[in-house]
Amino acid sequence: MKKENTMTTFPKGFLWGGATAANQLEGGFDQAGKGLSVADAMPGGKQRMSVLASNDFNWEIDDKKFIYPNHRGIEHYERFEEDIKLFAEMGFKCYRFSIAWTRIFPRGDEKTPNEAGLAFYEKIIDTCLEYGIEPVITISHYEMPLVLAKEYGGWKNRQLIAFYENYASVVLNRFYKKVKYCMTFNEINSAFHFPALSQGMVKSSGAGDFKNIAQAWHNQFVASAKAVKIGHELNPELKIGCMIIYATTYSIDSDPVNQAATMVQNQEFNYYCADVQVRGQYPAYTERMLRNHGTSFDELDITPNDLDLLNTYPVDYVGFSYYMSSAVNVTTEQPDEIAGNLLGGVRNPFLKASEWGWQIDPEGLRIALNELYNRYQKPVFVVENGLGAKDEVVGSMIQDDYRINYLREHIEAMAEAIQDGVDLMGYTPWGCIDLVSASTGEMSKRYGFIYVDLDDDGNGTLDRTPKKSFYWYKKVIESNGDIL
Ligand code: BGP
Repeated sequence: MKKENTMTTFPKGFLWGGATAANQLEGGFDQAGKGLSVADAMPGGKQRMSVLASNDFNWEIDDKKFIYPNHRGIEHYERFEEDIKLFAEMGFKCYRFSIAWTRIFPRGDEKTPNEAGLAFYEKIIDTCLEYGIEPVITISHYEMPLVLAKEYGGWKNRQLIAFYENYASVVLNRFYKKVKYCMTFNEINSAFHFPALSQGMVKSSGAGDFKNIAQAWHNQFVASAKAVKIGHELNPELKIGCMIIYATTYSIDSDPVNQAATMVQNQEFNYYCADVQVRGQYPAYTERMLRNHGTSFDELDITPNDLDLLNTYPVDYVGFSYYMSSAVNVTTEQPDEIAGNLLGGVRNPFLKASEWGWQIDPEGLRIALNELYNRYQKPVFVVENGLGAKDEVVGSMIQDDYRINYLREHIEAMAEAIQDGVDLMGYTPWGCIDLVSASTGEMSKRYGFIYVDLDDDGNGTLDRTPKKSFYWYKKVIESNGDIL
């Protein structure tokens, strides 16, 4: 689907950039007063995915022991200036990164923040601003303090609302004059399948029980609304978004039974969290969804004041990650299953998949953008997208045409959606510099425009080298999406 017409589609001021998360690139996991996060307690490498899938492990971690590669990341903690300079060379208009909660509140339940942590992020923000790059902050990206998971039982505990409120308030008060965009929780709906990273809940703290997941979500929704309140009181122009995983979901065929199952999966996985965060109220299908999973709205601890907060402080925009689409088939006994970004599904015969089995579907991004924009009528922001691949170093430059093709097709799909009338704010492809993979805990699943010389066992010079996609993306940004 090569774009024929070269008319400018992307609006002036479109936020081209890239995205990362603290726990996946910073390293310095115990530096300058930082506490341990749930991500620090995750095993690196092969065990990571099975641990995530089972939710069955304990949070014990020997804090003297270095786990490769996640405790080291790519040493961005020391090298952020060099990295941001490279982003500036590509012409980034914005850079999405997360603040590690544990650099600011090492345990999570303190009243007073750790100044060294705030100072670190201030340097990152200032460096971005020097290059004319808008910082886009994820307040919480799979890296809540381990103490809140272990001692408080994770997000199902209402006390976390106040801890998050204090944390968000400290961050927003410190940075609201320099930052225009943030989002409250990364991929909040991922807890549907994997509550460990996003809600700090493992089996022993009740992750297997959907009532706990729903309660944890509710507490997060209230915490998110409080962050919106704080942010807007500081600056009504500050844009605070939600952030969900969106996987466009098709029925495998036109059988109404599969269509209905697809509708339900969409409600439960793609929309539930955003419906509350964007519309400010629980959707009509809430009770049925909770009953499907063995609980009910009455069983949750929800106060009238909570519902007021949700209603008064909805988010300003809809941020989402989009990597793949999924299909539903409930009429076949053993449909052919596929893997995916924390959500699997059924194989779609029309699509190819990445090496990790994620089904590549640019057309699905156009659909996602239309669905989200028309459902909520609020600006949308693609804050993650990209192809995880094993890059082969041959000669002096990595020839990652496969990545360029993936991104080009997704940008074309965004252009189509804009022509459909969608108000799209920006595009921040995931892992703009190679970093540690969230699901595999490995370095070798790479997304970056910039290659980082580091392998899964911690060997390598950590040198940064632009890939072919680096120069390609630079042109895309320069031409505001006209040259793909
Ligand atoms: C998203 C997360 C990111 C990132 C990305 C890629 O779910 O928000 O943190 O890791 O997935 O996933 P992976 O590294 O597992 O390929």
